[in-house]
Amino acid sequence: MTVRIGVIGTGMIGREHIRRITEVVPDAEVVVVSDVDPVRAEEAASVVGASALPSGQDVIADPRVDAVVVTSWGPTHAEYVLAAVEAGKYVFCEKPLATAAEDCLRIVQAEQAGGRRLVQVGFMRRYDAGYRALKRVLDAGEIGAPLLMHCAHRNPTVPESYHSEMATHDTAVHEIDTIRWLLADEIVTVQVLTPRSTSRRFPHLRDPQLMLFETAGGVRIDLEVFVNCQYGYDIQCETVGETGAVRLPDPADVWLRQAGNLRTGVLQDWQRRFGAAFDLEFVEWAASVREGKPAGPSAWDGYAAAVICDTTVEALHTGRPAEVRMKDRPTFYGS
Ligand code: NAD
Ligand code: ISE
Repeated sequence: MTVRIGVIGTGMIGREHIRRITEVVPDAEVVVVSDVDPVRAEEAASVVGASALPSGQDVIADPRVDAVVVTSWGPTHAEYVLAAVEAGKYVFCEKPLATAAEDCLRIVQAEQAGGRRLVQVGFMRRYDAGYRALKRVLDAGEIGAPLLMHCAHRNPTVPESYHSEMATHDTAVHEIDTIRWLLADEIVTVQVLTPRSTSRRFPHLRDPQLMLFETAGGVRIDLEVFVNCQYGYDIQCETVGETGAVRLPDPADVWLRQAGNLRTGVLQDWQRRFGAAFDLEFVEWAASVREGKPAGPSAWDGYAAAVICDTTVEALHTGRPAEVRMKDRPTFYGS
């Protein structure tokens, strides 16, 4: 069976996912799209022979649509995800699930009321080969009980619209999800330290930021978010356990020996760093829709990430450790 998909939001990542679904994902096709900018929607639709509809709600209601992809601006996600859940349709939502934790909770409650999982959140790092290899080592107990984790998330530059809170909501949110997933543990406290800011940033941005997390199981994590590091897009993650340490591999590239130098490249953007992960994310999501068993990052993961992000922003503003206060995890979402 071919999964027929409707896409809401045909901006940068929406168009990229439309291409991905069309070229990479077996037995899936984009049948309708929508955007508040109708010209943009028409352009995106014409590339793949889909129809452009006037609104996102039309996409959700369209009887040709088996599953919805939400790639509009973050503040619009909650409305569309809720409508898709209420219509009983599978929905893949790019991060964030919603910009307010209460809205994430409404989605969680609506999904539970419907009695089956419909929502997947776009935390694509769970599909990266390196992160998956790292998780296999942790799950197999090869380094014993994890004690510490050191992470870095560096972007070469960011636009002027990027401000201090986005270091959490837009950027660290990826590590917040991967930490929870890798350790199968919950983050319970957060502190944010702000070293001297780089001169190569706009004045309204604290950059870098050092985020310190602690899990319920007592693991301590440090995460450096540095979004104007200039030299490239660089993602680091090392976990130290009782009997060993395991580190995320760098993306493969040649080592060039020449003129007295030994050098290799650093990727410049997240699109190339996680391109294969995005592909696999959509291949697995479409397969799970076909089987009626969504298994990727859930609405609960979207809610948990939103609460931890809010706590991190609170900690940034106070400079003090802050306690994460989230609801108890419903059994509906597993242990
Ligand atoms: P974008 O601005 O390029 O595109 C967003 C599109 O949504 C625009 O075309 C805009 O016109 C449209 N839009 C806005 N409001 C709408 C509405 N109410 N209904 C329909 N369409 C609407 O942004 P983007 O970079 O493509 O980001 C989109 C989403 O993807 C964001 O939530 C962002 O956080 C997420 N994202 C995720 C990753 C990742 O690594 N997983 C990377 C980049 C962006
Ligand atoms: C962007 O929105 C992303 O999601 C990227 O993965 C991240 O690296 C970047 O910092 C964000 O701005």
